[in-house]
Amino acid sequence: MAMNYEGLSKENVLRLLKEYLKEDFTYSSGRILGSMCTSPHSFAKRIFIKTIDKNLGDAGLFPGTMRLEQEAIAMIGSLLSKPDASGYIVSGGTEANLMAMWVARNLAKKDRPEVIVPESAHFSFDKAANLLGIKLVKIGLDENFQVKTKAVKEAINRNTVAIVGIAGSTELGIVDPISELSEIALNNGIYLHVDASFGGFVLPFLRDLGYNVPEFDFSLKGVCSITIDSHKMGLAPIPAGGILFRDKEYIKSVSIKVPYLSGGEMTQGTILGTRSGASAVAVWALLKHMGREGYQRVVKRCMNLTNMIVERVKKSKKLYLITNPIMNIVGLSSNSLKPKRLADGLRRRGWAVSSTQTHIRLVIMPHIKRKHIIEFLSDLEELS
Ligand code: 0PR
Repeated sequence: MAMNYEGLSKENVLRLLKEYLKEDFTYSSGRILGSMCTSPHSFAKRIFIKTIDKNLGDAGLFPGTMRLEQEAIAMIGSLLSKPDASGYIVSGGTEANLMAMWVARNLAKKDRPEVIVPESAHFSFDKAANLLGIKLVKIGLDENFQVKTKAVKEAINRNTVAIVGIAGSTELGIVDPISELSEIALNNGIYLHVDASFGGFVLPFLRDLGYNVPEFDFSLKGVCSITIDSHKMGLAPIPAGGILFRDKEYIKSVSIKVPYLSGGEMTQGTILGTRSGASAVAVWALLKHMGREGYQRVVKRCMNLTNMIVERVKKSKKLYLITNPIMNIVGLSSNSLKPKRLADGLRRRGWAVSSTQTHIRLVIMPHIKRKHIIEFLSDLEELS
């Protein structure tokens, strides 16, 4: 489509826009049941719009915004047992994982760098490996869908620059045995990155609520960096991911001095140059506004709804759980229908779920209400 010479009126543009956007699913319909994103908190949306012109790529012009980013990182750090962690609010889990792999590769300075990841790792590690010239060594999972730590140990060689553990896997919300990985990493002097992209804003609150949550964060001495995304269970507007490092020295391995900026000389440790200050400010505002207690309530609601699904599936003769959910991610399958067929059937009834080779995945995000679950379960039973 060619660009028009004369501009259209705002009304005309809005009318056209409405046509396109009505094709989209909406969170408020409750029909998005397989996404890790959700409708952002209304307060965060307001703050985001208010600060949309802030550019952390020239932080010297926006020292207040920079301070807010640092405070946001400190608050997230305190959730992860390290209030003095360093890091950035980035565009999402993909960028955060890429940054961690970049840092680990540069710190280790190996000719043929290798990174050991669980088979359950998100595809962002494949992208990172490809971009950074790293060989990914994928390790199988045990019967609990956790990485086999013995195999991790055996896969270490002189080219290994990092080990990755997942705290909330994409397909099932599984947490790897991070404390064992931490021991292995310490014993071999290898960098350990934890991908808590989804679980980071769930696990600390589950622990507060009395769930038995294994250690997965900086309390384990081997953990060097953590991915934790505000645009998932943190309720922030997209884009808002987080990358936190144990030691700010690590960031120097990827930093570049930029002398000419109008805000004055600065050192950039991020992949992006110009980057959203609004994301960082919205994350800061939400953390302040929600408090630990606010997030606990959100997680509790999501878990209650998750349990409604679990109870129903356990009673069903046709459906079964892949594993007992640890967080608000459910993997389930049917005895009679392949996951893809089941997902397609649900789609025809207006439900958007994800499907893998072995199961359909439901993510019970904060936009899901009890009435949606009731409707969904009835459609699911009919179909399976
Ligand atoms: N690490 C883990 C464990 C993830 O699950 C994801 C995203 C990432 C990293 C990458 O994060 P970004 O997507 O923020 O870069 N996993 C979701 C998934 O694949 C992403 C997603 C979100 C997919 C919303 C669909 C959707 O509607 O399921």
